Amino acid sequence: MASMAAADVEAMKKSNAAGREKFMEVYEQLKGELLADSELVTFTDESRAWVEEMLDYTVPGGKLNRGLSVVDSLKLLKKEALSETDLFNACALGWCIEWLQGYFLVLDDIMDSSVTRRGQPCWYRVPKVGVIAINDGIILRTHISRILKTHFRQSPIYVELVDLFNDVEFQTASGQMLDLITTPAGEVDLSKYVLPTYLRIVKYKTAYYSFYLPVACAMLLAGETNVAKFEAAKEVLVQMGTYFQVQDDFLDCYGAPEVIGKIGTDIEDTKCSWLIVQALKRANESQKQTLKDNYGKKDPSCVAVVKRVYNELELQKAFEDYERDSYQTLIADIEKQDDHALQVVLKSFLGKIYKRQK
Ligand code: DMA
Ligand code: MG
Ligand code: MG
Ligand code: MG
Repeated sequence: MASMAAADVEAMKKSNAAGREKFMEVYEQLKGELLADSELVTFTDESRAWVEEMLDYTVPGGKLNRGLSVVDSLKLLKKEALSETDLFNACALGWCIEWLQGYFLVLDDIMDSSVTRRGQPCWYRVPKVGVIAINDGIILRTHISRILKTHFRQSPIYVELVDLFNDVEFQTASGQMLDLITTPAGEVDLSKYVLPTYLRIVKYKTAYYSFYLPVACAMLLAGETNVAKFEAAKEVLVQMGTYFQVQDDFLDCYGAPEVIGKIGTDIEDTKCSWLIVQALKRANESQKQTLKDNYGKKDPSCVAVVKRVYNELELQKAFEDYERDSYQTLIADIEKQDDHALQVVLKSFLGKIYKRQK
């Protein structure tokens, strides 16, 4: 990247902005279709207004990395300019992933007692919403099937797509379960917080839906049918997803809320976070006792004590080392892939998240 001419950088920015604009147009279209659904049209204006407000609040406000990467990946895999239909299909599947993410986040914020998301109160914290957010999460989930049916019912890849989304939803919900049952309310058993447990949680709760799913969608759109290629891509993408969740855990403690759009809650929630796993690995007996006494407490002074121990153990430095090593390992693994186009897809995905601040 360092060698790119200023004009190339400008051209790339312009094309990214155009891509984002097109992507947002497709959001408006999909939303319009859902609101004009033959079932929903018999409902009241008030109910349609609720769905519209809920969608605008919970679906398009993120970084859109996952959704946009379906489009970017398809462009790279096709090696030719995309037809209008290809572009639309990639955007529609990209939005299905953003819908899936919106659905999981609405429920995740309730379960994690989070306060803000994407720079605004979590949906369940909006006064008129509260526990209705649970059903709104389910509504978001059902929209995915409806979008797939409207736009892919006649396509030869329909069954593959439905299967893929079902599998990934199962994996993600299972990961959320692992995340939640590792930290039952009121119990602090730090002996469970070891790396293999951590790696299993994050592979399931984050890596499949955030990394494998967008690339698998693009591969299906590009007409790929070779199962071995999906498996090879999955292996690298799950590693990349793990690295991404380590960043998320790091930013939960060390990120600026105004930049990441959310206030961290992992220490209060007794989460099996990368930071606590690393802290316990490095701590002496007295530091371990301090962590045990203060981890998982809502009290801000306890949270501050945990952060002080993290600093004593130089976890920021540990993270920087991890980040550099992961990047190098990932690049090496990507270069082992047989398919050159897939290498470019994977490198471009990695480039988007390396050293991210949000
Ligand atoms: C989130 O993990 C995983 C899913 C499936 C939403 P998290 O609770 O660490 O995410 P966040 O930090 O965004 O709340
Ligand atoms: Mg959360
Ligand atoms: Mg969570
Ligand atoms: Mg987090």
